[in-house]
Amino acid sequence: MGTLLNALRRAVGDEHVLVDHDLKRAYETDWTGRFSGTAHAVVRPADTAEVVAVVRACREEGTPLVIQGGNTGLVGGGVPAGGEVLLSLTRLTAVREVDVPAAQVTVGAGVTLGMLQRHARVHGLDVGVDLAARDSATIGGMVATNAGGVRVLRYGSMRAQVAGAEAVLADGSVISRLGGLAKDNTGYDLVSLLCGSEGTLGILTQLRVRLVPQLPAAAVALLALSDTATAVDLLPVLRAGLPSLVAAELFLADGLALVRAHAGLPPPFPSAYPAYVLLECAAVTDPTQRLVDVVAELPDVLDSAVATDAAGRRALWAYREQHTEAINAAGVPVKLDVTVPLGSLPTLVERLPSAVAAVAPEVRLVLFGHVNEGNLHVNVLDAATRADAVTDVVLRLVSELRGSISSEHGIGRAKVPWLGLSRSATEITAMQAVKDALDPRGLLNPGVLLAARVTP
Ligand code: 2HG
Ligand code: ZN
Repeated sequence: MGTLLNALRRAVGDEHVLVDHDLKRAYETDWTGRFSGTAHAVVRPADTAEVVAVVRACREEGTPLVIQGGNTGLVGGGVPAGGEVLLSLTRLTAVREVDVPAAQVTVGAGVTLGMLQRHARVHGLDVGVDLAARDSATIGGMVATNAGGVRVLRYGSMRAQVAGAEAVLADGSVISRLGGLAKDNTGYDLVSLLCGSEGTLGILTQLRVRLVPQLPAAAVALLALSDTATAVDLLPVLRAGLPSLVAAELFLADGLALVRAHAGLPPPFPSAYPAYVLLECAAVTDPTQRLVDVVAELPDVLDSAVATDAAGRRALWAYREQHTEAINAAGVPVKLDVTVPLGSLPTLVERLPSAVAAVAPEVRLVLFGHVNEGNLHVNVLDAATRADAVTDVVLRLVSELRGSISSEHGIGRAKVPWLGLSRSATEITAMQAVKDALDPRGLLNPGVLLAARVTP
């Protein structure tokens, strides 16, 4: 192992090979505190050539790698199982000039979403994906996990924002498709395959990101409703009446109470209600009047608030965006991120409490999500000792409703045993064949997404 450490030090410089327990610790545990493992070393390369040298050194010794971006993942995909070299990509922060005519930009995998947003906005452009962890989540990690976020309704998930990528493969060779051609119909879309592959097929080092026009005028509304079914019923009216709609987010009474207690926020309305939907409209010209008019005509809205100035918009968004932080402050949650067909979302919300209570009566359930995609974030507090039973009952219910066991967070280590609920045996065999072709020795993120192969 001393040979490996020496080779890694030669590859990236002594100060970027961390072996000290205290220095490694921040990388070895995920953001939620639920997943952790000991890395042989944490290695912090600065560019693609250094990533190649690290991969070659690990391959030589047969030591697997765990790939990590901003460590904001929620399914344990970026933390070690034990003994791997942890490759942190946060130093790959090169940012190229924005290609304004093409509305694209090439950036290093370690650039955070917040950095990219600021870089694009100088040119009146923006990133189609946005999420609460914007100041820590890296573009490489977001592509590797095909992150979703709060604007999927308008722009799609991260995969839709990717015009090209550079990646280091398990044998140390490099795929580079950063030309950003708008049309390129030349066979297998390897870049798209890497999106959402969770570091199991290659290490993304640079990304060519599609940008969207920045929409400077925004308005936000918060609606109080009697239930999730009303939220779903309103969607067609909202989409038709508000072409400027970019976000439609759902949260419930107990989540709001938790957020308010954690962040010390005032109530949004004089009374409490069972369900809330937050809408954001963004456009070139002020969408406020249109939003106010549409909201006034909506049936079954029990109360509403509209904010136009930046401070007011932030205040309404805080009720939704602070959910993750408030939940984590209350304990280490079992986090499940699921999608069901929209028509089944109310059934899921209705059936979850009793389904979970049947296996873990004492737990606290916090539900919120991206209502337009039927995407519910199921957070279960005080469930640490019953994590597998809770996961099993929730994911089986989702599967029964013909949903997906991962909407946007990925499979990671957390959901590997349940992959068969969303993918057929034939699909999993095909996925394993792709993995074996690109990474025959199982060096990249073993045990993430697909079960680790036991080497004979
Ligand atoms: C969000 O939508 C993120 O805020 C995190 O996907 C969800 O904390 C969660 O469960
Ligand atoms: Zn989400």
